[in-house]
Amino acid sequence: MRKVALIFGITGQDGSYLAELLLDKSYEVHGTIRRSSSFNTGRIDHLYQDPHEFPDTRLHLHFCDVTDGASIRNVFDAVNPTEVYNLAAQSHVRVSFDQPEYTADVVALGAMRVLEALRCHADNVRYYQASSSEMFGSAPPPQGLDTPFHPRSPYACAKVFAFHQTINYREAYGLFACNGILFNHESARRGETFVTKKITRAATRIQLGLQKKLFLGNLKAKRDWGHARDYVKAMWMMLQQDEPKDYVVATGETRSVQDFLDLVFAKLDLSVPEHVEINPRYFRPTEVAVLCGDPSSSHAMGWKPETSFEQLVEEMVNDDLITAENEKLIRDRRL
Ligand code: NAP
Ligand code: F7E
Repeated sequence: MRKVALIFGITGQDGSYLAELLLDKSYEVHGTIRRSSSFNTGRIDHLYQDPHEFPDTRLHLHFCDVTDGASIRNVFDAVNPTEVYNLAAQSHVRVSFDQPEYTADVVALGAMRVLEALRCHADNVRYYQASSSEMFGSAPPPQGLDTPFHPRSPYACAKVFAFHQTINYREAYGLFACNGILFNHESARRGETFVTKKITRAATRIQLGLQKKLFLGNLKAKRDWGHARDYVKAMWMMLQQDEPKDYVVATGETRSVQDFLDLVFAKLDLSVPEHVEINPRYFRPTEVAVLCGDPSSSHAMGWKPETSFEQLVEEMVNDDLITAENEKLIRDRRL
């Protein structure tokens, strides 16, 4: 059977882990990248082989933007995929308050453009929509498939739109389309402005004398944090089931930003009061106080997280220590 995957958003945290997983499973993998004046392929450089040198490479990249319907249709025509993963997003919740229209264009309409291209330009394709626990917003925990949404940001509202479009395309046209409602998942590849990476990056730099202070927002918020490597397995599993359905992917445990901060600083023997300050700049106009998922739907298909919270933190700290050491070496050589 042909196994050809198309990943919108392959250059992101999840896209890079998913590409690794699918290449490992002998898929031909196609990913979309955006034109940028600086390189934006750092997370997949270790997977990419220049087709001039390696004509048998199974990873192919295509320029495409989900705000541009023609570019989506062109990729479908060129690739003829069997599985499509829509991970493309302006995924930063705080930024979505600054750029609400753009966020809606990418996250909400972008998903609909991909679904419409899939309906018109492809046959027998399975579709994964990257839905988010942010859709639950202020709904009390534990949040599961039956919990009503109460989105609290332009990003979350846009994800709710995409969630319902995915179900409507499934019901209206019989598409094999699934929503994965994923709770927060992190890794050493997490974008540097998300709170976990911001903390591990700053703490390791503080330890090596590269910076003195870390400025944060709301430390009371609680999140259900898992590892991205585990969560992309759930994405793939959803598309291997007999029937298209929606799933919640979470650990079922929740911790505050303060807990994460304390653990990282304790590991590095650093004092939180000495180095951490609150800057209201990082508060959100509306906050999501507590997320804690009910993962029974994904357990039922055989998925379980493999990485513990402590292992996740350990991996992120160790990776950032190496980055900070390299940064220090370069700085010392310049002096
Ligand atoms: P990420 O690191 O921010 O990656 C987002 C990807 O989307 C990147 O490849 C980015 O390209 C691409 N992208 C952004 N705007 C685009 C556009 N206009 N057209 C095409 N591609 C575009 O996000 P992630 O953490 O991997 O998350 C993957 C998906 O899951 C996202 O949809 C996110 O909203 C959703 N999600 C994430 C979490 C989480 O905790 N990580 C939880 C639930 C849901 P560039 O590299 O060029 O910016
Ligand atoms: O914030 C608080 C902040 O930006 C987590 C995205 O992947 O997961 C992510 O969204 C919490 C919030 O992630 C800072 O107020 C405190 O309560 O790391 P975050 P997020 O907003 O939960 C969901 C599931 C997604 O779908 C999204 O795409 O941490 N916080 N101080 C801070 N957050 C940031 N970024 N920076 C701070 O200084």
